[in-house]
Amino acid sequence: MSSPQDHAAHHHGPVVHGPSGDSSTAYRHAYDAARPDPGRTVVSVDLEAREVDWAIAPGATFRAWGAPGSATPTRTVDFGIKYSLRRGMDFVVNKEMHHHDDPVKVGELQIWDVVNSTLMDHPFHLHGFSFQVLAVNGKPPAWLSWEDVVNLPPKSTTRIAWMPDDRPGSWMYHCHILEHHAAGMMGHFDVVR
Ligand SMILES: [Cu+2]
Repeated sequence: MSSPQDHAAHHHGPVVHGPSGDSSTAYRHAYDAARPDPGRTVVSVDLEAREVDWAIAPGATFRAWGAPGSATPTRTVDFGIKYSLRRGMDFVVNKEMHHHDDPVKVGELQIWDVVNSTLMDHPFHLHGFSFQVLAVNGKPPAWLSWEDVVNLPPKSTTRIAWMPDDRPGSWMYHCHILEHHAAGMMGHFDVVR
């Protein structure tokens, strides 16, 4: 039986998880599938500095989202732990196991501050959408890249940007340490039109 928290029970989209023989091909297909509608092929944000055109896949050019300077986060996602008399330790997001997060709207740029309040690492994984890391503890990364996992170092804030394209439904993010995920360190949210 699968519970609603089960990884496999969730709409996972075309993004592949682990390295496999044809993972780069699968990724390219996923990026192609996630391309915005014509007329929205370039996503630009009011950001200072680095605006570079960045080829993701042959024939597809996106503009990278650039430095974190003037970006305003649209939400904070806080990975933490809570002590529980019954279970010992709960792994929580915004103080809640299996957090129900607010919906996001198709076509509305998401800038999330993903906080790790704990003293251990948590690899943050977003299902079905790729994001760029804008900053870790306020510092821009050395390069921009599309990711679906980023490690959150202990006591850190990682600012990411991503665009919900037109795939409404129920999606999730979670810690990719499966014991943490199973112990509640995940969030559900809807993508709505
Ligand atoms: Cu974790």
